[in-house]
Amino acid sequence: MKLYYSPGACSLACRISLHEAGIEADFERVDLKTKLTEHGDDFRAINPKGYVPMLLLDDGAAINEIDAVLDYLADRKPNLGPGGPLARTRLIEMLSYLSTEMHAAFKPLWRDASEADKDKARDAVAVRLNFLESQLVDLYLFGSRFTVADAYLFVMLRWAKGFGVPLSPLLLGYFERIMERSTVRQALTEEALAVTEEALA
Ligand SMILES: N[C@@H](CCC(=O)N[C@@H](CS)C(=O)NCC(=O)O)C(=O)O
Repeated sequence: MKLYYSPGACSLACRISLHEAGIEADFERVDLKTKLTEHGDDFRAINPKGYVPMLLLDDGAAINEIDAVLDYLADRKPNLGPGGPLARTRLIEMLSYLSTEMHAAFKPLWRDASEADKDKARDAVAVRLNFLESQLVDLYLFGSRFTVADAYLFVMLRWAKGFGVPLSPLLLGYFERIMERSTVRQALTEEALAVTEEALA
């Protein structure tokens, strides 16, 4: 299995989840500007969508779209999903919120947008973080069990910190709790990212 990734990008959630699942994988870095892989291959020829993550299975099947990759990993290792009634549905519901609402809200912050549009994006991120905070009644999004959804939210909390979106004490505590996981520290180290609380995107 191989994960195509870019350091600190949403693909980091897949790397964390692979480690949590104890699944051996290779990792190939993609330069998102040039669309070249670290081996000099044209990434668009590998994934015509041109973005990460992409998980290449041993039989040659490719999975892209982060919700699908994370759902696949939770399917392989059910302890990485929420469990309980409507487990799969609840996971998809959360992953959809994280990708289509939360992740999408960041987009102007990466673009050559006006400062006004960037401020609006920060506000949109903050509104969505407020909602997610309301879900955090226990250690993680689905209670005491760390799931692939937490890996994804963790990555976006790094971005939020990097873009100057303030995190509430509760979200900061959640972020620090996840940062303490050995799988997360391993993933951050492998992507040459800071493993301290100040870690920025
Ligand atoms: N719809 C895709 C979006 C993934 C995405 O936005 N990936 C970013 C990194 S976090 C990327 O590769 N951006 C480069 C590009 O879009 O050219 C998904 O859900 O997986």
